[in-house]
Amino acid sequence: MKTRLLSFLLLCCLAFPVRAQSYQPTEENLKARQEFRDKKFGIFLHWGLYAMLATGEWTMTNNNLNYKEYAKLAGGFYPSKFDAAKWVAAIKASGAKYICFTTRHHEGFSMFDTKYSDYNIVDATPFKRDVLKELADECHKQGIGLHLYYSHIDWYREDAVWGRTGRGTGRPNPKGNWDSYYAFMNNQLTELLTNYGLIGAIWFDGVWDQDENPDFDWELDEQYALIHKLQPSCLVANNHHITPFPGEDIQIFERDLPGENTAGLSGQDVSSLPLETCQTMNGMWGYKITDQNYKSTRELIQYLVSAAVKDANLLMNIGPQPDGELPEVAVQRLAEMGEWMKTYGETIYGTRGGCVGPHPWGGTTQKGDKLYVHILNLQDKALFLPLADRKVKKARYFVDGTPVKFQKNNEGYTLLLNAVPTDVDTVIELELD
Ligand code: H79
Repeated sequence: MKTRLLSFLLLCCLAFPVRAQSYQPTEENLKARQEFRDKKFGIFLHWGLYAMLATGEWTMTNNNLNYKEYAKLAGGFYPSKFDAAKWVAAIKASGAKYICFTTRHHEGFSMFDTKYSDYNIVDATPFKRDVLKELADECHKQGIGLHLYYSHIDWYREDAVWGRTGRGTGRPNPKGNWDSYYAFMNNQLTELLTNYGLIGAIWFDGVWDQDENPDFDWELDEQYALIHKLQPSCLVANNHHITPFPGEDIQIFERDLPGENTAGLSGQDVSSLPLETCQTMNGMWGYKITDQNYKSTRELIQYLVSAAVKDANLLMNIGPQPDGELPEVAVQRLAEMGEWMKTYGETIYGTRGGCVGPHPWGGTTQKGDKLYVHILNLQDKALFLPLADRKVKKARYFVDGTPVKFQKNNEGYTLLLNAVPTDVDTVIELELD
């Protein structure tokens, strides 16, 4: 018995390195997690040199573009219409509470002023402006959170170790130089967390690039510790498509709501961390000139509601144009979502996934004794809610307070609606005991 216990303990030590297990989020960090959950809606911005090629952010590797040729794009990057105040205002109007900006995507170009590489928007372009600084100042001024996307992979740098992607960009050394690349990333992260005010989250992407090399050590513990040391409230997020690692503060899902896996990137279990789903507004993250296939405002609102019902935030993406403007259709969608949020925001912000889970008709969000029933898709006037162990005191249409009749039986309550719901989201507010 004793030996079995000993070998079990030994196994635990081997399986879980001490440092990884020792992550204890600080009070500030725990508070930031709750505030993050309250925000519910953010806008992702994918912007880099790839905007100029207008075929999405993976063009460099998809077309095996030579890294030295690709870098020449920088000499022509002059987004003359870039206006951070205009971006932030358009995004704020949607009701989004934070922006996540790509500081450096897989192409390797830094969209901020960095001492650690000249391949950045200030030193390598005629534009010479630190767009991140302008954006950060404007976010802080207009009172909206700022999160920073940071790629773990780099298809340009010679010291970046090759993974599954970026092999055809002409870099000479597949082995790279990990120590040099790791120091570079940490130096840049230090700049990002020092020069741009309060940062809500660092949003990593690219760990999946070494999926054929599972022993690859990204040295994340130390990197995460650096982030938490520089800004204790900064949330660490990593879009690695697997179960969260110690040191991470939120769990991300790409192109799917938690627990769903239509895109094939989200087979992982849903953890107890705050959740975020990122999704594209058309079909691509970076600007793609031929992709006008934007989701309708109805679809976008319903996706946001479906995320909230699943207790997740929605991070909805826009790919700004090479001229520095947000695509017109995207701005229009933002405005229309904002109109809806003006009325219904109360049933989204600050809520948690409600006690009646997701159903094909929709689901619920909850705040205190209020349960908001979000009906997205129902061809019926009656709606059964499995609320056997709760007492419903009142039910009313959220939009105008019209009372809703209901019946109780042993399994729960049935709402008796005035008509078959046709709105984007028919919200019934229940007062629970
Ligand atoms: O920044 C956006 C994208 O550029 C990046 N993440 C979002 C937020 C991204 N693009 N595609 N992916 C992530 C999906 C990666 C898919 C993978 Fe694979 C499947 C990685 C490993 C298996 C296919 C094969 C792509 C790389 C190797």
